[in-house]
Amino acid sequence: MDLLKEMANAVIEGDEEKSVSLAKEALAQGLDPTKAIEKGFAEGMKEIGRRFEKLEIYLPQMILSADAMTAGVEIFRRHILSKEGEITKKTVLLGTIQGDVHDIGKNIVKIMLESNGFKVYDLGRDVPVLQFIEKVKEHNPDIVGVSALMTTTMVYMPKLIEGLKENGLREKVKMMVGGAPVLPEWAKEIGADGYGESAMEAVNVAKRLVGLTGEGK
Ligand code: HCB
Repeated sequence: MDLLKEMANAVIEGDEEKSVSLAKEALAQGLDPTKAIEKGFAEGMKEIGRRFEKLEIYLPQMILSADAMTAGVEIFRRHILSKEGEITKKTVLLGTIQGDVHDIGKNIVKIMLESNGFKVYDLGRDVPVLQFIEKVKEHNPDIVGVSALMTTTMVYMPKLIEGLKENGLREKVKMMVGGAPVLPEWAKEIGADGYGESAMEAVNVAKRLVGLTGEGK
C-alpha cells in the first residue's frame, strides 16, 4: 500500500503509534511534509468525518483518530521547525473561535505559517470574541487568523469583525478565515480580507495580505 494511504488508514484506525512511525518513514523517504499531512493524514480525517456524519462511528473513535493525527503532525512539526527559514517579522494572531474545540487544522496552519517565517501568537481553541479583541490590542498583529469547524461557531467570525470595528481596530489588521465549513463566498460576505482552503493556501493568503507575494484568494 502506498505510504500516503497507510497514513490515512492510521488516522482512520486511530492508531497513534502507527501515525508516528509512518510520519517518521515519510520524512526518511524525503516526502514533502505539507503533502504528507494534506494527502495522507488529512484524507483519513475526512473519511472519519464522513463516517461520523453517517453514524457509522461515534465520538470516542473520532477522538482516537484526532489523537493519532495530532501525534503524527507533531513529528512533522518538529522536523519543519528545525529547518525554520528566514523570519519575515510579520505577525499572525491565530485561534479557533468561541465554542469550538477543533484545533487540528489551526495547528497545521500555525506550523506552516511559522515555517514560512511568520511569528504566530496562538490563542488556542474556543477563544471568546472578546479575548481575540484584547489580544489584538496587546500584540498589534498584522493578521488575525481565525478557524471554525462548525456551522454553529463560524457565526462568531462576523461578530469578531464587528467587535474589531467597534474598538477602532479593524483598519489596523487583516482578517483571514478558514476551517472546513467556511467558504470563500462567505468570507467575502462577512468582510474578511482572505480565506484559506488549506494550510498552504493560508500561507499564500497571509503573504499576500502583508504584501510579500501576489498570490492567494
Ligand atoms: Co468534531 N465535528 N465535534 N471533533 N469533527 C466535525 C467538525 C463535524 C463536521 C462532523 C460531522 O458531523 N460531520 C461536526 C460539525 C457539524 C457542524 O458544522 N455543526 C462535528 C461535531 C458535531 C462535533 C461535536 C459537537 C460532537 C459532539 O460532541 N457530539 C464536538 C464539538 C465540541 C465543540 O467544539 N464544542 C466535536 C468534537 C470533535 C473531537 C474533539 C473528537 C475532534 C477534534 C479534535 C481536535 O481538533 N483537537 C473532532 C474532529 C476531529 C472532527 C472532524 C472529523 C475532523 C476535523 C479536522 O480536524 N479536520 C470533523 C469532520 C470534518 O471536518 N469533515 C468533525 C482536519 C483538518 C486538517 O482540517 O478543515 O480543520 P480543517 O483545517 C484545514 C483547512 O480548513 C485550513 O487549513 C487546515 C489544514 O489544511 N484552515 C484554515 C483551518 N483553519 C484555518 C484558519 C485560517 O485562517 C485559514 C485556513
